[in-house]
Amino acid sequence: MRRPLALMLMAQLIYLSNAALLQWGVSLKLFRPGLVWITPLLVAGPGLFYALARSGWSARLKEPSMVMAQGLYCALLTVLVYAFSHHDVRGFILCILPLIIMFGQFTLNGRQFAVFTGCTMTALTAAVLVMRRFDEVPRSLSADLLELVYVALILGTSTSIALIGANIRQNLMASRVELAEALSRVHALATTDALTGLANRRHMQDLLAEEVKRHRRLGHPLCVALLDLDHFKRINDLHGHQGGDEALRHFARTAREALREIDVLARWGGEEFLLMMPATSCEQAMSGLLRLRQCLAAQAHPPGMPDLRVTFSAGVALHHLNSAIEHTIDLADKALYQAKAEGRNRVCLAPQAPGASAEATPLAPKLA
Ligand code: GH3
Ligand code: MG
Ligand code: MG
Repeated sequence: MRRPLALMLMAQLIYLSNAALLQWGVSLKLFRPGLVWITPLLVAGPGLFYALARSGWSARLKEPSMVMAQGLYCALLTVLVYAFSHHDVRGFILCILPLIIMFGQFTLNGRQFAVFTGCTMTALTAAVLVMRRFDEVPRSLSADLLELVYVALILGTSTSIALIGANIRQNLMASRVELAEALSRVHALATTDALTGLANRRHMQDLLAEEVKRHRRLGHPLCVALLDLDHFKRINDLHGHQGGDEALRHFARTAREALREIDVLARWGGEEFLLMMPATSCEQAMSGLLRLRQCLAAQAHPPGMPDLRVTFSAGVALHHLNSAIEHTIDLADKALYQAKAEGRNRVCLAPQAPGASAEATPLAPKLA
C-alpha cells in the first residue's frame, strides 16, 4: 500500500497545480466562468481518495488502491474542464489523459484500460457534441472529428505501451517468484534428509551451534540424545531394504508426532538419530524419550508389514556451559552404547557433572 499512497500524493500535487493554473486561466478569461465551480472538485476528490486509502477503509474493496475509480474521476474532470474552456486552450487540457494511463500502468489490466478509454472517449464525444450546441462560434466539424480521432489514437498508444511495461514487470515478478521457490527447494534439499524428511546431519550441526549460543546467553538447560534403532540389520533381512526404509520413515513419522515442537530430530546417519531438546532438563528429556518409546510400541504398523517391531536405544546427555557440543554428543554416544549393552530398547542418561563417574545411569526399564 505504500506505493499507491505515494502515487496518490503525487497525483494530489498534480491536481493542486492544475487547480492553480485553471484559476489563473479563469482570471485571463480563457475559460467560461462556470469553471470556478469545478476547481474545488480538483482538490476535494483526490483528498477523499487519499483519506479512504490512508484510513484503511479502501482495504475492503476489490481494488484497495482505487486506481480505476481515480482514473475515471480524473478523466471526467478533464472532460468537464475541456467543456468549460474556450477554443484556443482546449487542446492542452487533454494532455493530462495519457498521464492518467501512466498512473494506471502499475495496476490496471487490458480490460480495465479498455473500459477507461471507452468511458473517456464517450464522455469526450458527448462534451464535443454539447459544446457544438452551446458554443457561440462552433468549431468546424472536421476539427472536432480530427481531435477525437487524435485523442483516441494517443490513448490507444499510451495503453499499449503501458501494457507492454506491465507485461515486462509481470514477467520479472514471475521470475522472482520462481527464483525464490527454487531457492527454497535448494534450501530444503540442503537441510532435509530425503528418506525421512527430518533435518539432515549438516543442518542439525547448524541448529546445534545456534542453540548452544542461545544456551550460553539464556542459561536454560539443553539436552541432546542419540537414538539408534535396535537390530535394524534384522529388519532389513526380514523385510528387505525397502521394508527397512519404510521402517525408518515409520520411526520418523512417529517421532514427529510424539516429540514436542521445540525438539528437533535429525537423521544423524544410517539408523541413528540425534535429538536436540532445548530448554529441557534431564528428567524432561528422559520422559520425552519414554513417551516416544510408548508411542512407537502403540503405533499401527506400516501397511504390508504387520510383524514389524521398531524399538530404539538412546543415550541422553545434558550440555554444560563451557564444554563443546561435540563433547556432549560424545557423552550421549557413550550412554547409547550402555543402553545397547544392557539389552537395548531403553534410554540411558550420561553422567551429568563433568568429571563425575563415567558410568551412565539406566533410567527406563525395557518395555514388556
Ligand atoms: P544394533 O541394535 O546394535 O544397533 O544393531 P543394528 O543391526 O541396528 O546395527 P548395525 O549397525 O549392525 O546395522 C545397521 C544397519 O542399518 C546396517 C545398514 O545396512 C542399515 N541401514 C543403514 N542405513 C539404512 C537405510 O537408509 N535404509 C535401510 N534399509 N537400511 C539402512
Ligand atoms: Mg542399530
Ligand atoms: Mg547404528
